[in-house]
Amino acid sequence: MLTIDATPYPFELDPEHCGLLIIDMQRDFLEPGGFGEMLGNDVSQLRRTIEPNRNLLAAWRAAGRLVMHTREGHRSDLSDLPPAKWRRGHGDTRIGDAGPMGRILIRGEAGHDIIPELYPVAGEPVIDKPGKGAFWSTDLHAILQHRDIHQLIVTGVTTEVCVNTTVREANDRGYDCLVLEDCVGSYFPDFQRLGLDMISAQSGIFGWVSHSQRVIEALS
Ligand code: C5J
Repeated sequence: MLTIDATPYPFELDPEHCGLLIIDMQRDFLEPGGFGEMLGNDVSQLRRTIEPNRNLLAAWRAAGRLVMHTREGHRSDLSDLPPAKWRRGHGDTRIGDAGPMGRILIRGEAGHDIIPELYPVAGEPVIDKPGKGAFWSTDLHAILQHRDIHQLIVTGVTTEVCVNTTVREANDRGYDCLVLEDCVGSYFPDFQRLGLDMISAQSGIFGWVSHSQRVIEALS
């Protein structure tokens, strides 16, 4: 057991039973010229998470521990896209339309793929999820159960949407979640802060918040 200094209190990390879950580090959300930037978002707010994630990923892989990646997206025929999700928003461009890096949030398109800096290697499960949470309509829970995983280190984007939704889903299923503040990002600085506060509030209502350096140091 490795003790990680965290908010609201230290997290007892059990690497053998812990998976690193990297949420939606996809080109369309992070890259200049992608869909996120096309909507007017400042992608630098997300891009600052790339280097810390890269270092953490290298350390976690070197320790021989489980790494999983998620991607938000849909089938090309949109058959798994709830009409309500398709309708939402007032922009001209919707899920499935042509975007700057292929059809928006469609599996197999360039923009849907994971950024090269954090690209999965053979043996690392990639969870394709149609929703914000990584558990809904996916086999993530089964994968974790089969591997006897009951803790998650959660990183990725965006803090207040897919990271928060996933942590809440995980919490309800009995997983302990450690969220690393430098490895999660939001386009909106206020949401970044509040998204992290909501996780650790009330004595850790959904989990713990810490920094990647603390995990890397504990592993070394
Ligand atoms: C994610 C989103 N990944 N904000 N998606 O957070 O729509």
